[in-house]
Amino acid sequence: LRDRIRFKPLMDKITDADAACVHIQNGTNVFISGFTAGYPKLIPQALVRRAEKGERFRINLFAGASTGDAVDGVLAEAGLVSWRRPYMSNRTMRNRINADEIRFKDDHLSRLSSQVRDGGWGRAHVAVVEAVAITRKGHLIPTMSVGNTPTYVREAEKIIIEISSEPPDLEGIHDIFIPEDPPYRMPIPIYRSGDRIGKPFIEMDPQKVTAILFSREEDSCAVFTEPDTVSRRIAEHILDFVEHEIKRDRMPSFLPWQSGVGDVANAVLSGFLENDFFHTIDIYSEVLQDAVLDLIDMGKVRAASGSAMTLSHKARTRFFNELYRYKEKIVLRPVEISNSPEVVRRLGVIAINTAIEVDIYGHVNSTHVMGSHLMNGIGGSGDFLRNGALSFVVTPSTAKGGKISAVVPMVSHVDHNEHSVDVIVTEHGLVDTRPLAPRQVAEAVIRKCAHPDYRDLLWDYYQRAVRGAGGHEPHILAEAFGFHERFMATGDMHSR
Ligand code: 0RQ
Repeated sequence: LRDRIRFKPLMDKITDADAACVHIQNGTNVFISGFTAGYPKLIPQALVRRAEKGERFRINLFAGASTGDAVDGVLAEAGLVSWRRPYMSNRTMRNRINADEIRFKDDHLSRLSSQVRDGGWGRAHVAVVEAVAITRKGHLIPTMSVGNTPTYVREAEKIIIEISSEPPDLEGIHDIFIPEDPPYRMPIPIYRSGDRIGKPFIEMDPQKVTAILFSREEDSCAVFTEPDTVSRRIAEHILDFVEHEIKRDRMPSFLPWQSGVGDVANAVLSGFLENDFFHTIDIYSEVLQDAVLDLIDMGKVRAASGSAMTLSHKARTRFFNELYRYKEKIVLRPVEISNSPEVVRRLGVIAINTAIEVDIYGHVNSTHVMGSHLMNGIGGSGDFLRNGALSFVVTPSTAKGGKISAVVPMVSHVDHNEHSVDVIVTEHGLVDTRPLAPRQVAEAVIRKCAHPDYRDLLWDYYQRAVRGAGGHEPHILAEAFGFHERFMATGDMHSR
């Protein structure tokens, strides 16, 4: 891997992880690359080794979004994290956050880089970044994600680089552009999903590099299950609806698509595979999953833009084998660009994001189970939902084997409100809230989206709220969380 360091003065920075991690001490702010993929793997393990030898220290860990078990999992397990920002999805880390052993602040992903440049996250002591190569001028070629890495590298006082054995041919897939900050902010000149506006590398001051490591460790791969009936039904509802809107001339046929993380999101994009109406689509999203490769293979993608690629093991092999072909279609950008409200609004993105629960008036909880317990974080869902031309919120109508209704009288935590949400979808149906007043939304959501087992309960609540409290969005405050309370008392939202 030595030939990946094309800037020869950096050769003498080659070292091992144990030596490199002396730059990380108790209280160090560590800014890492990584956005579902592309995170450093060696330094976290070295930190854990230090802890195992009895050293007591804790770091503040800032990433692009979620990382693999090799970062969030091992560091949380070893009790080495004091602060974590932003989005994460690791079970151990989640438990520690919910136990208040790790402080976590949930941020809209599009906003982070500029906050770091403002100094809002404190000093950027050390950046630890994964790269496939260092260019002859001393710049970085990232791996499978961009995230906040351009800003972390720019702001960091010290930089540790893990050179990955992933194919150097990734060079050219990235488009790195750091916008100006207020009050000098100029438009971000993206007018089509595939536009390239920056450079294929991350600019770096080589003087700040304190260590370079070689890594043969891979990202942990996503596991996608074949779309189940519920996901398929949700995907069908969405595609039918958009097709209908286009045929009625209520929206143009070429708006780009964003689809969130997870199986449902993957299923929605897979739905295009069997669909004859949509011949070619643009994707302007945050994370590109397996379905994007399938669509490219079918010749259905004009351009796919994102900040990271999260692929299953099989898809990863296919991607690397034919990188030259996929590179023509895929652009990986900093998350402040992939999720930029300005660009999402300009392009008129059709946004699809998954919720934990929705309420009868269309407010959405994406992050906290039973109001209190963090699941993953808001991620980019707010960036896309609030700014998309058409915003879908999708969820299976029930969770935990039917014991939880995902349609509730009032959400137990609010991430997105009724003003940002256009269409609510479950496997049972879809409600376009745009032409409806709140009481009409409630009636339609109960009738079309709620699981049949919960419709009577929801209807009873709503009717009593209308008769009792009245008003624009009737609620019985003493009972608004009755579904949640019942679940917590009995393990089931059904009433007995
Ligand atoms: O719990 O893991 O214990 O089984 O939540 O739910 O059904 O596996 O669905 O993986 O798609 O995740 C909203 C969390 C859905 C995710 C959420 C429980 C359920 C299960 C996971 P278990 P599923 P998914 C950015 C896109 C916010 C960020 C975002 C998410 C676990 O999509 O984090 O949108 N979204 N980013 O049992 C209690 C409920 C529940 C519930 C589900 N009502 N009550 N538990 N669960 N509903 C934009 C991009 O462009 C990428």
